[in-house]
Order: sequence, then C-alpha cells, then structure tokens
Amino acid sequence: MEKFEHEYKADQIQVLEGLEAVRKRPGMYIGSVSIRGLHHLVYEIVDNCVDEALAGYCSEINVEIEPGNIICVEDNGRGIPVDVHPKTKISAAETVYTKLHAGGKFGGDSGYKVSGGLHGVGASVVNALSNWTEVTIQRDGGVYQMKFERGRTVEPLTRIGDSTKTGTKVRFLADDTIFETLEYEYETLEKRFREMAFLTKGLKINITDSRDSENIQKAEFHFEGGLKSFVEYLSKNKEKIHENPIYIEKDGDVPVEIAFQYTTAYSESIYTFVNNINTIEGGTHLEGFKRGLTKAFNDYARSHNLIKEKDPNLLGEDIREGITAVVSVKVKEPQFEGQTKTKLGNSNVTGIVSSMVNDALSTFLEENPGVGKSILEKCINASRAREAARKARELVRRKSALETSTLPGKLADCSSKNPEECEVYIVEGDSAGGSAKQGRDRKFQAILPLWGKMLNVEKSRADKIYNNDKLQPVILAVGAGIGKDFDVSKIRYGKVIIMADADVDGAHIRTLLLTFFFRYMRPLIENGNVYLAQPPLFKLFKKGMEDIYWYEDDLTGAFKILEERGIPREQVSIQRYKGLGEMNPEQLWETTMDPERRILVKVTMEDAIKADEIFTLLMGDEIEPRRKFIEANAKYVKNLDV
Ligand code: 28F
Repeated sequence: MEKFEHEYKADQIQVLEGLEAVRKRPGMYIGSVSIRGLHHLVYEIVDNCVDEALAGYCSEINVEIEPGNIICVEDNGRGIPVDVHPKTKISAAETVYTKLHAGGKFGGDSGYKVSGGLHGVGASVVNALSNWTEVTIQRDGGVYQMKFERGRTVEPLTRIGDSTKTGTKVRFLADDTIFETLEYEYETLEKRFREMAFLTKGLKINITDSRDSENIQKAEFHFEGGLKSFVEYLSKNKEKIHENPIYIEKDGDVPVEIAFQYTTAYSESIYTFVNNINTIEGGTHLEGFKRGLTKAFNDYARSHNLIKEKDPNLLGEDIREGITAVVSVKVKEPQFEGQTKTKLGNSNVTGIVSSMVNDALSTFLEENPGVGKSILEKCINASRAREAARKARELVRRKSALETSTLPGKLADCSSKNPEECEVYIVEGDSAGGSAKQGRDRKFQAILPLWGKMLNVEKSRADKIYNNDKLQPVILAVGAGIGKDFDVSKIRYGKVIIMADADVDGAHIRTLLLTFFFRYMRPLIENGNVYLAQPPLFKLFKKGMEDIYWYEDDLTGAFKILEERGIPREQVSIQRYKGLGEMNPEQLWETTMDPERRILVKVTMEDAIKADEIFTLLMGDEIEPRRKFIEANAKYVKNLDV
C-alpha cells in the first residue's frame, strides 16, 4: 500500500485552498496585477501598521524599497502575538499571514480596521502573491521569525534571539510571474504615505528608496496638525481669505474629522476619506459635508442680515467656491459603491456628518464673526457672479442664436470670410480705431474699436466681465461663444490682435482683454490666436532721410544705425509716440499693421493654471505692478512673419 504524505490537518487544507484562490484570481483581492495592484501590496502591510497606530501602540513606520524591488516595512507597535494555538500548534502570527481575511485585528466593534486600498484583504494575500515573505517580530523579550514562499510556510515561527524592543517587520518580494512589473513608483508611494500621515495625526511615516545606491531618495512625514496641516499643504499655492484652517471633529459611532480653508481661487477642492481610504468618488460623507456647510452658512447669513429675507438661499456651489477641504470619517462596516469602489454608500453617514458640520460650524461662526463675514462676502459675490454669468450666457446664446449675421455696430469687418487669413484688431479708443479703419487692408483686416476704459479692475467677477457692455462686441466679433459654450473651431478670425497704447491705460486694456480671453475663451490663448500689436515708441526723422521707427525703450540700436549711415545724431529729430492716435492711417499701417513690416507678439501662456492664479492675485487695486507683470510675463515672441 503506497505511503501517504503525512496527513494534512483540515484547516491547513483550507489555508492552501485559500492561497490558491488568491493566486488564481489576484484581481479579486487586489484589484489588478498592474502597478496599482503591486502598490496595493505595500498599502496592505502599511495599513496593518496604521491600525496598530490607531490602537495607540505604534508611533513610527518605516517603508523601504530595497535593491531588487524588495519591500521592507517596519513598525514599533506591540508585535503580532506569537502565542501558539494549543490545538493547531500554529501561532497567531502565522495565522495572520496565512489565513485569508485572518487577523481581523479589530473585527467586530472594538475598533476600526483601516482596511487597505481594497478593504482589508489582509497580509495573507500579500504573502500569497509574493515569491517570499519574511516576518520578524519583537515582543515578550524575544525576536521571532517566520518565512513563507508564495503563501506556504517554509520556516515556521522560531525564536531567534532576545530583544527589549517591540514591533513587527515584514520583507517581501512580489511574485514576478503574477505582476506585470515589480518596479515600484517612489512618487506614488510617497504621495500615499504623505496622505496617511496627514490622516493619522502624530504618526511618523518614513519612506526610503535605496534601489539606486547612487541616488537614495527619502521622505519623512509627521504632522501633529493632522487634517489642518493637510489643508494647509493642499492650499499652499493659493491666497487665503482667512488665517487658519477651520477644524471640526466629533467622536462617536461614526467619528468625523474635517478641516477646510477658503482661498481666492474659484475652484473647489474637497478630499474625502473613509477609514483612511481616499474615496475619490465621494459618497454620503461628502453629501453630508456639503449639506451641513450650506445650511450653516445660509443660517448665519440670514441671522446676520447678510442676505435679505426675500433673497433666495446661497447655493452650495456659491458657498464652496474657493474651498479646500478634507473630510475623514471612520465607519465600522463601510459599504463601497461606484466604478472603483471608492464611493461611500452608508446612508446613515449623511445625516451624522451634516448635523455635526452644521452644529460645529454654526458655533465657530458665532465665535469668529470676522472669519464668517469674509467667507460670506465671497459666497455672496460668487452668487451674484453666477447669476450674472447665467444671464450673460443666456444673452450671448440668444444673441448669437438670433442674429448670427448681425455683428456689433462698431465692427468694421473684412471682406474675406476665411478665418485662416482674417484678423481682427481690437483697438483702444475711437481715434486710433478711425486711423486703423482707414490704414488697414480691408480684404483680411477687421477693426473693432473699444471706447474708453472698459471697467475699473477690482476683484473682477464674472458679472463684471460677462456683463460689461464693452465686451459684448468682442464676444460677438470673435463669434465662438464664451465660457462653457466657447467653441474655438467657430472663431471668425485666425488672429485676434489687441492694439493698445504702450502706456498704463494700454496695459490696463491689455490686462482686461487677456484676463477675459484667459477666463472665458481660454482655447483662444492655448490655440495661439491671441496677439499683441507693437506700435513704435519713437520715430527718428530728418529731411532727406527715410524715417526710422523704433520699437524699444532703449535707443542705442537706433543710434548705431544712424552711425552706420554716417548721419550725425544731432541732426536727427526724435518723436516719442505717446499714443496710437498720434499716427496717421498711413503710418499706422506701415509701422503696426502691415504683415511685411509689423511686429506682433504671440501671447502664449505655458502654465494656464498658474497664469489664472496670477491673474487672480493681480486683480488687486494697484495698476503699476500689474502692468510690469504683464509686460514681463507674457511670452514675447517677436516674429516678423506674422
Ligand atoms: C510591518 C507590518 O503587521 N503590524 C502588526 C500587530 C499587533 C497585533 C496584532 C498586528 C490579534 C491576534 C489577530 C498585538 N498585541 N506590521 C504589522 N501589529 N496584529 S499586525 O494582533 C493580531 C490579532 O491575532 C496585536 C495585542 N493585540 C494585537
């Protein structure tokens, strides 16, 4: 009779079947076997350390990517228990690392398992998907070690030395027959661990990449300020409208922790987490936050007569304009929904969060009326802007819908209808507009004179920009709509050329138009359709000598030309042009409009977002710094061929 292998005990068979299941369908346990799945292995192990920190026993976690893409994670927690189960003779530690969903350290209701990226698949999955895993535990005065290969125990837990410290260290090499790549991305891991440190106040997380001994990268994350520090980090490049982030928290069945700060930006950034998992698809905690925020600010605004009885409520989007917020909740049995299972479904959370936000925020606003006022001022402005923008969009849509043919009265259009060859000069002032109309080539050059100063630039809002009657003609002349409706394929001119004086008022007009194009016709800039005309600053003239037009403040080059022509400088008169109006149509044509001789500046903004922040900041009340900034920062490309 053939000799049987030594008999497997029932639960060991279960373990083997479990690990086989994981290796057969890894995607079921870690989402994918791409780089994302590979990173999940690290998150699973680190989450166990964070759980030990949440339980109050671990203060520091070290993560290292060793040469060969071996991961080493170590914590200074209590160390996984090493006691051996009397019946199965298997230690708690080995169970944690070999049983699926084992080691539910805080299963039940004694705490919150910060389940990893894919919700608590646990360390045993990491073990099953690694060529080898080595666990070293320090506790009870000793050092213990166990080793696995693809989930199977190859060295059971053994005491290998003494130690007065406690903690757990895990090293593993992911299985290259399962994962598409073993090449961890340092930046991705660093971003996640920064996030986890922000979310776990006081916990220190260090990450080191020692794969290249010539270039070791490392980072240490430790934030006593927790979510407050997180919000400060997220809004570091934005101008604040109140000094410190607002922080509210509430313990209880569903602990809630929220920090937020308002900035002058127009966009809203709200990050939400459940058990430290980044719920990018939002969910009930986000709904609760929005609801509580809107209620608290509206109640406060009414009770302090910032909005009148008969006025409608501020909308959520008005109240969230410019907010940067982090919402973190802990839920025992989280229900995840959505495409990537990152949307919280637990319906009870909405009410818990909204009432907590409303209560805590109302109290805060009563205690900090100054902050309340400055935030509400912004919300009320935002509400006006939204209303104006809606009206203006309506108007433009109606206008462009109603009379595509009718163009602004002031526009002297060109005869060609081919946008490729056509250009429109937006000219400051009627006199220059008149000269430009006379001096131009009507075949491909259209002129749109803007009269006087368009509007005084304070915190210019959509209402100021959209509604300004001076800008309607520009919108209609360009003919491609504005804002969300803008369609760059519909532009009527291949070049939109701003022609304004080289003085402060001219810079003013340029700033406004650039801001307007940037905010409401951004593709026009990105597409390279916007130019600045460069009128000459000087004319050097002398009887019998051909006029020399000079485009720079510095005349050195001009004097050199005179020298080369053997013309003594003192015989030459120099006229400084103060405005376009000083040139007759003929001169305007040959110096500024003739494609053969003019200098145009293509306005190119590399970093559109950066520029938006800068425009926002620049909408201050000082003209000078703005003029200097615009002159210095728009990319000037003097190309003669345009
Ligand atoms: C580098 C990875 O996995 N750290 C861990 C602990 C601590 C305990 C624990 C873990 C209890 C019986 C299930 C210790 N003392 N780092 C880690 N630290 N697991 S994992 O307990 C496991 C459960 O088996 C721990 C007292 N209670 C819990």
